[in-house]
Amino acid sequence: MVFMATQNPKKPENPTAPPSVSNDESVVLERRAQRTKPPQMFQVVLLNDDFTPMEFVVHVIQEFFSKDRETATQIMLKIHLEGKGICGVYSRDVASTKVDQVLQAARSAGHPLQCMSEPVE
Ligand code: TYC
Repeated sequence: MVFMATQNPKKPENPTAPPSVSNDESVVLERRAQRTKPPQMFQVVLLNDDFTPMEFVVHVIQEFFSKDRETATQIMLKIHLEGKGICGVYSRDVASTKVDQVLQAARSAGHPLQCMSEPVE
């Protein structure tokens, strides 16, 4: 005989019990509410200026953000036309390191290129 369900299945509630050992020694792991939220991520942004050569910006995007030449050129042109552009999204520390690397490379080459990181909403 076939029985049809008359209600939609209910979502199981989150029990809070720790793992328990039953009589036959098997360990029972029960579902718990997830407490950790994913970490805040940061986007690294380059800003346009009138002096940094396009070729240098393309090089920086390839070098520090692991983009191929075509992608790097597209990002550079977007920054050039729109004023700013996202080069990558990283954890807080990695984003901060990328900013430092870009600024160091720009200063060493004598260019005023600006780079910053900001939290992703
Ligand atoms: N606007 C620059 C130029 O015309 C090129 C440029 C692009 C500079 C992107 C900075 O983040 C930048 N030479």
